[in-house]
Amino acid sequence: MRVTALTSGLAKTTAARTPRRSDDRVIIHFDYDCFYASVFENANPALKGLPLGVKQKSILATCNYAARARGVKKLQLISEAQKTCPDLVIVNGEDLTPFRDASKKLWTFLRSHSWNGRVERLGLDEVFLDVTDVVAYNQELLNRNALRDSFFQLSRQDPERGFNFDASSFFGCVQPKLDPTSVDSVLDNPVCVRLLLASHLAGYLRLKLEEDFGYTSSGGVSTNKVLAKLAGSVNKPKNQTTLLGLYEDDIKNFMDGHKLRQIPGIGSRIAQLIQDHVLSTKTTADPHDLEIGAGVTVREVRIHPGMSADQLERILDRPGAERGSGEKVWNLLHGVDPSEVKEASDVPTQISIEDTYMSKPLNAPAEIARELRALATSLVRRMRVDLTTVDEVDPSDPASQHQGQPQLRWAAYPKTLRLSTRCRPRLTTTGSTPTPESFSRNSRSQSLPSFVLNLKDESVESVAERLASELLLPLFRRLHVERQGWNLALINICVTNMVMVAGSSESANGAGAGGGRNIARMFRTQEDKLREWTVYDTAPVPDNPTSPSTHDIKNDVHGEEGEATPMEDLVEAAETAVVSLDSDADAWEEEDESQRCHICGHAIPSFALLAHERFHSVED
Ligand code: DGT
Ligand code: MG
Repeated sequence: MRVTALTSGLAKTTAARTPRRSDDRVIIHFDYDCFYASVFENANPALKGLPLGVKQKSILATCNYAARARGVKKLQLISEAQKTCPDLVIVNGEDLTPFRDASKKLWTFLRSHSWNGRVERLGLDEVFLDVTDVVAYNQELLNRNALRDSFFQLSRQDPERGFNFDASSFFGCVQPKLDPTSVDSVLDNPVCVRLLLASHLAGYLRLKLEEDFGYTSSGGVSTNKVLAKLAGSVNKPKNQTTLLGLYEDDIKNFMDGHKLRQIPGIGSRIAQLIQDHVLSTKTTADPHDLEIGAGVTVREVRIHPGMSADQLERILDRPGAERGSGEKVWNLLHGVDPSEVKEASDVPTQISIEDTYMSKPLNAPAEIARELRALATSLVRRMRVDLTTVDEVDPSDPASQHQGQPQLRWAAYPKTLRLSTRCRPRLTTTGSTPTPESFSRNSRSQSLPSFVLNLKDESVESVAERLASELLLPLFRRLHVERQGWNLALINICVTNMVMVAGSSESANGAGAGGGRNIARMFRTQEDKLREWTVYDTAPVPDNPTSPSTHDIKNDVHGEEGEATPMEDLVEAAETAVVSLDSDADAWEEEDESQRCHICGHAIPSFALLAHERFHSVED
């Protein structure tokens, strides 16, 4: 075998077709193991070791590995899971607050190890870390004569902050498996040395996540996001994989082994269009390939006659399709992904809370009023957590001393409030196929009044009450002029258009001591880099004794109308899982699109399609 420089990634003969991969960066991907289940286990260690499932509606959002060993699966119907494992312990995971809080805590820890601030969350339980600079620094420090006694420096300023490691081998697994005689080739290859160093950093951080916070995770190390994420899936749980491109075909072979649908950034709609093309133009039909759901592999697409970036562009050319999709997909098939790990921010660009009512659409004014109040309570509570900061007491500032104790204040505030609703499509039957009549989302915005920002005299509940009655209800009436019968399947309230606030001591005295340090930290992240944190909320509202939880509200409202169907539960539970969507994610954006189910005609978000398809198979 011939060793090549990783940076080329090319065979000369296929240079015209094969995209060029850049291996300048070093990326680590973390995926916490059975995340929701781990949150419950950490809160109640007696659950550890028992088969545990986390329920949302009538499905298991996830289950721990003890349950998986007994045959229980993620997204399984609870009734099925209980048949498979009668002593399965089931806990209710419809309140997302504990998962959100754990996610933020772990992300904050990982972020504290970044030098360049490139730390990106994907959903609640995945994090990308761009460690290019940390690793480059440690590469300089490496002593080839004492590899076994290496020290990884975690801080430029403090040479003692770090950990000892053995640089003569990788931490965790390596893909493809490394022939012991190749170790020297690794050390001669700068890209591989960087990946080796990153494998030790990933191992150290994963160990800290486990020892200090109680969360095991799976890790992937490579030179871009798509490769790091796929590498992380190779050895799960509680393990990690470093993906090397030591030999010319390593990355190609790695990618080839995946189904098209497994590649992050290639959503189900794109995969379906490509698969349809490949199968319809196959010269030697193999009936096995044509099995519904078998799914084509990356290799089958890559070597398909005439396949290229241009060909993919033509295949994907549909109304509304993004230009350049062909090239993007062609790149991904070759493990090429230039998308950056986004910079972390303390402040979201918007906060959005929503709930869905797929099984029992809302129709009566009283239902709407209660839902708006419940959502407003969640929103105000979320704003007070995510958009505020505590001013330190500045000993040199008499005003600050005079107040005596740390003051909560807004680090940023939103200027705009938006209400969006979606009505459930009415199915009409054309022949034997039901087709939805309409499925649109309507929105109205207005400026946010100042009483919402009153931290001193107003409780969360009183602000939420006013927000619901003085703003949201009038907005709702503008959106829906009919008096009732809206068949509402979704309500979303969102605050956006953030304005950053300078600190009190800083705005009064100029940059300086005390609160100024907080503000300086806050301003390191520019407004244009802020991320959207969307929270799909089914959280109870425990602080208001007179108001039932949002989940309870749904039960109250729907109680008389009969049970939800399994499909509605599956779709709704899958939708509930989507937290923290990143609106401007480039390579990953396809995951967030809605698609129509070709069996029943419902518009289903991509992430929910798996659960939805399961419903149809259960029905069959
Ligand atoms: P893993 O990574 O295979 O060890 O297991 P998890 O449970 O960490 O699964 P993952 O990483 O796919 O998703 C993280 C959490 O997000 C998971 O604990 C439950 C939730 N989740 C993921 N997909 C869905 C879904 O389709 N529906 C619902 N309701 N929740 C989901
Ligand atoms: Mg996970």
